[in-house]
Amino acid sequence: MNHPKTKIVMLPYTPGKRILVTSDIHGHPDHLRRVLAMADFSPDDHLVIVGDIVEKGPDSLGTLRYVQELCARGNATALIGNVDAYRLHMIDTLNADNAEDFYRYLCELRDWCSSSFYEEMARECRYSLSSADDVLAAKDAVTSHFAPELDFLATLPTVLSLGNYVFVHGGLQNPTPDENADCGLFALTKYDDFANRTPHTYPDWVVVGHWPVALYSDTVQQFNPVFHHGKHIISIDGGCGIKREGQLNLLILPDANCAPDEIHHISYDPLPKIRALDAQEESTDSVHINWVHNDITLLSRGEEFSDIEHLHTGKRLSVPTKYLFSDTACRDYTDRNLGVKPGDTLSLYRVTSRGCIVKKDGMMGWYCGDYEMLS
Ligand SMILES: [Mn+2]
Repeated sequence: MNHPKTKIVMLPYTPGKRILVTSDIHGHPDHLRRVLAMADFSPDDHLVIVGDIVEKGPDSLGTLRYVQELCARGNATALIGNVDAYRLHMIDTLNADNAEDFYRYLCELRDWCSSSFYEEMARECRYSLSSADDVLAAKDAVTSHFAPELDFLATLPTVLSLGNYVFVHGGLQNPTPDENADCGLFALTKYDDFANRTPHTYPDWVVVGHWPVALYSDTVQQFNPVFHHGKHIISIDGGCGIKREGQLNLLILPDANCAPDEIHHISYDPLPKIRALDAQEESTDSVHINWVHNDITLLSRGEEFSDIEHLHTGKRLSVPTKYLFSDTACRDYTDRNLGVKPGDTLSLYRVTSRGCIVKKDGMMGWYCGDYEMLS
C-alpha cells in the first residue's frame, strides 16, 4: 500500500465554472448524492471533496467507490482527511501485537454506526470479524482485493489551490499553499480548532472541513458553513456522522475567482420534516453546551428532564435526562427558542413533553407550537 504523503496540487482557473465544495462525508454516500442532486451538479461544474470520506457512517466502501467514480469522470477532486489517512495507517501496520486494539476499535464503530471501513472490506472478501484473530486473518485478502481503492485513497492530494481559494481538510500551517509542502500530512489534515488557533490571515481564502462548525459557538448550536472574515477561512463541516442532528453542507461558488459574499450553500440531513403551524419568538439569550466545554454539575435528576449547571458559562438550565453522559458531562444541547413563523419547514430531532427540539435553516433549538408531519 502507498503511504499517504503531503501533496499540493493546483488546478487551472476556468471562468464561469461553478465550484461545488463538500467535506466530511464519513460513510454517507446518500447524503452526497442528495446534495449534488439539490445543486443540479453537472459535467460543467467542478466538485471538491475536502477529505474524511470514510468511517463513522453506514457505508464507507460505498462512499469511497462513489467518490472514485466522480473523480474518474474528470470534474471532481478529492482531498485526503485525517481519518482517511489514519485508517490506511492502521490497516498497513495491523499485526499480532495491535490486532486486539484494532478489533476493539471496530466494535466501537459497530456500536456507533453499525459498520466500519475495514469490516465492510472484510465482508466482501467473505470474512466475518468476531475476534482479533479474525481481523488479522482478513488482512492479506483485504489489502490485495482492495488495492485499487486503498491506493486511490492513499494518493489523494492534501492541498488544492484553485482560483482565489485553497482547499485542505484541517488547515494551512503557512500562508501560501507551497509553503506547506514540507509540513507533515497530519499537521494539515488534523488542525483542530483551526480558525481560532491559526495566527494568519490567508492571502487566498482557505476552505476547510474537519472541525465541526457547531464547535465554534458557545451560544448557538448551528451547522451551516461559517465565514471567519478576519482570517479568510470558511469552515464547512456540518457534523455529518459525528452529530446525529448534523448535516452535509455543499458550498456553491459561482466561479473560482468569485468574492466570498457571492458564495452560498445548501445542505442535507435525513431528519423527518414538519411544518410549523404557530409563530414563536426567538430567544434573545441562549447557551450552547458543546463537546469542547461539556462539563456540568448535576443539580437534580428527573425522569425526563434534569437540572444542571454548565461550568463553562455558569448558566443553570434544564436538559433532557437522556442528554447526560454522566453526572459531570452533557451531550450537545441548546436552550434556545427558535424564531418560527407559521408554515416554516423544520427538521424534527426530538419530541418531549415541553415541545420539540428541531433544526431550522441549520440552527438547532426548541419549537413549542403545533405542527404537522411532512415526511
Ligand atoms: Mn477530520
